[in-house]
Amino acid sequence: MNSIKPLTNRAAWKALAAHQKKIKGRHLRQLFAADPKRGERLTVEAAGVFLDYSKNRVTGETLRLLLQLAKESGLRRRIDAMFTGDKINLTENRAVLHVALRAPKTAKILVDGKNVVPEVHAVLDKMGKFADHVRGGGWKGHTGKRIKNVVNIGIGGSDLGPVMAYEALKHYSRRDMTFRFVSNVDGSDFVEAVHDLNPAETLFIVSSKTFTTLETMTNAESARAWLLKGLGGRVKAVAKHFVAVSTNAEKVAAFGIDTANMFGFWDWVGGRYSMDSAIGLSTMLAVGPKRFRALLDGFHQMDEHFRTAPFEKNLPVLMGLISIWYNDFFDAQTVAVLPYENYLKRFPAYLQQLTMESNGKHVTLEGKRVNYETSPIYWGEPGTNGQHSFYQLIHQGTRLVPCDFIAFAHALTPLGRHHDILMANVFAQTEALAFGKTSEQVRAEGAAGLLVPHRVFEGNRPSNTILADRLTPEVLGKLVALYEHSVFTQGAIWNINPFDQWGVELGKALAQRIMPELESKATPKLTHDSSTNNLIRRYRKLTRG
Ligand code: G6Q
Repeated sequence: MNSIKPLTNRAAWKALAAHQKKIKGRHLRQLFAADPKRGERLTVEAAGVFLDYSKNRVTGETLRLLLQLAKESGLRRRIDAMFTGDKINLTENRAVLHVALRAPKTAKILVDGKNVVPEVHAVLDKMGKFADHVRGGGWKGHTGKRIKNVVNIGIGGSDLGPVMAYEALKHYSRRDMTFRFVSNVDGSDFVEAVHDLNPAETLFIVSSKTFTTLETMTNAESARAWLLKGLGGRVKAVAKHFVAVSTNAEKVAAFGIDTANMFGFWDWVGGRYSMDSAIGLSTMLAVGPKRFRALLDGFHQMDEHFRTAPFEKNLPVLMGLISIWYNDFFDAQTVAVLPYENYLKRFPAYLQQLTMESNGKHVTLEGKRVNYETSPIYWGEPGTNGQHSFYQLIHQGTRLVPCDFIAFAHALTPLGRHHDILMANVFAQTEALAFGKTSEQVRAEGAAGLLVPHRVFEGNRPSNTILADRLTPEVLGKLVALYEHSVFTQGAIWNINPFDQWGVELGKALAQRIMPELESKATPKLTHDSSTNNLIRRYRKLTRG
């Protein structure tokens, strides 16, 4: 099935390793001085998203070799396999078709010989009707009041996308409705989310692909108890205040939710790739069906770009390759994602799951231990806030931290000079990181002696700048798809499976074993290691006496 050579044996990989030794000492100052048009040349635009990758430590030769690596790694074949519905999630024997969630009605994508696009649109239509009904006040709670509050209960992929999208698109959301998100099994999450809500006006969306996830089911049970208590214990009330997003109709019915109010999706949608499936119901309730469709359209435009553009002009491919360059040849361990748009404050958290749950893998598709690094750690905060905290390390620390700056030409909420000031900071940061400040410059500014080295900025810190017009639903879709496909590109080159997540299983299983040990009346016989045994005993002593 997989005829490509192991990664480190591929010619381009070897050539890149040799090439890195040659150019690692080269400074961005030199690269820019040698090519006055570099800042215009090393840019690419697709679907209204502009990427400036000129401030990266790459030469024409680096790019040529990275593109060759993509070719030798069979990236084109892998892209085609995903888009045509092949079961590329080998360890779960599933197709990977989040791209079908945003395909137009006329598209045809087959899974096991069946076109999945009509089902996708049927669910979208059903979501649209429901959202209009709730937003229009036609859907009433048990006591006849209209719904003013929507609480999404879900975790991981069933939470991070909805939260991020709600925050990102808050500008477009219904301000006379309240949206909350409960994920953590820590009871304070639920208690705080509902403390000021009236149950008679509250709708819970229980979002869970499996409908068995411990955290979500625990929170859903508490939500039901809270609702029934608030509405005088009338069990019938559940039907008016709970809907479900799931693939598991049986479990949904067992919980007491009418399956007529269940919004489905499919096993070929991975949790972290599901914000544009019915998992996005809270997003649709917040911004309305039309804007949700615009979001999907944005995703689709970037999908089409990724699927069809030549690699040298392909945004996700270029971003994925550049990330591999630092991760595997410069030993960079992280990537900072720095949105200069406050509405994107949850975007880095969303990307943490997308990138690290996807590509945090230690074996190849053939099950062999990799002998190279896989996913870097993605992290970040919105600018300019980060500039007054951790940017110090990026500018003057000892680690190489490639950065993605994300910015928009227009503010959604223009206010005096704010946006120009914000944007001046984006451009200033990428400039400062790349070019720094030499000791000569520091001295010329009047510093002397011991102060000089402290005030030197070495520069040569790489960054991408992603620039779009403004943060619309459509642009958000493009941005998320850009990172989804960049992650795909990286996974394809590392020859790993970005679509499973076995790494989260062990902790879950151990928690199931420990729970009765914490809750049992009788002193349990503990057979863990001495640390875990001692912690359990201590907890029992503190809570059970
Ligand atoms: C995502 C993961 C994981 C998943 C959650 C919630 O890719 O699979 O984050 O989304 O564990 O699962 P359920 O939706 O089944 O509750």
